[in-house]
Amino acid sequence: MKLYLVTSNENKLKEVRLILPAGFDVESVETIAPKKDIVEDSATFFGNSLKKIEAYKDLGVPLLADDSGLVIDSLGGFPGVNSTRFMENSHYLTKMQIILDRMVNEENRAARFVCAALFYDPSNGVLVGVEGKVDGIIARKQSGENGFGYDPIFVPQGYSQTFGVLGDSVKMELSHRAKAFKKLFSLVHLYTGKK
Ligand code: ITT
Repeated sequence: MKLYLVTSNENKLKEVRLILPAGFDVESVETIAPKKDIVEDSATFFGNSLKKIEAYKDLGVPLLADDSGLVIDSLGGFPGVNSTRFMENSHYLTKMQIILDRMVNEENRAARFVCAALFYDPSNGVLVGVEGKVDGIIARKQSGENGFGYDPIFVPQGYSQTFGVLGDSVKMELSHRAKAFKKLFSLVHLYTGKK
């Protein structure tokens, strides 16, 4: 089954492909339609994920969407749904440094990555949604060059290094995206088998 992920983020596409079960194939929706400027101004990850689906549902192809972000407890959930838009034109090295500076005297380092993933079936309008989370802490400094976004400052629970150091194999075991899409693909599998 061919699915189209509504994303401009190559790293997300790569991560989703790494956990793709047999029988599924995923491409970016931008391989069959022009990129759209989606205003991701919802207060929730699911709200923004739904905006991504709505932007392309007229194409009449099965769609996937992922809205995700880093939620830091001591910063009141920041950057959260604004993970991309926070200092949008700055490099992630700068964005991460600003977060580390804001937390320099903060003992509570608790944080989590959250991913709201959706599947949309154009034949009947069915929408399936799941959320994946990974708890962890914000490191004291940036480290590692694997992954993308805020990976160099996030240390998942049970580890002492960041996703930036740990790389894809660990991320594919326990990341917010891996958990969400594993769940989503198993539901889509069940659903398409019963259609
Ligand atoms: P699309 O909307 O085109 O899918 P995007 O990167 O803008 O791409 P989001 O709107 O979902 O995606 O914002 C997610 C942001 O949250 C992302 O750009 C990173 O800053 C951060 N983020 C999400 N998942 C992450 C991960 O696995 N590792 C590091 N940072 C992540």
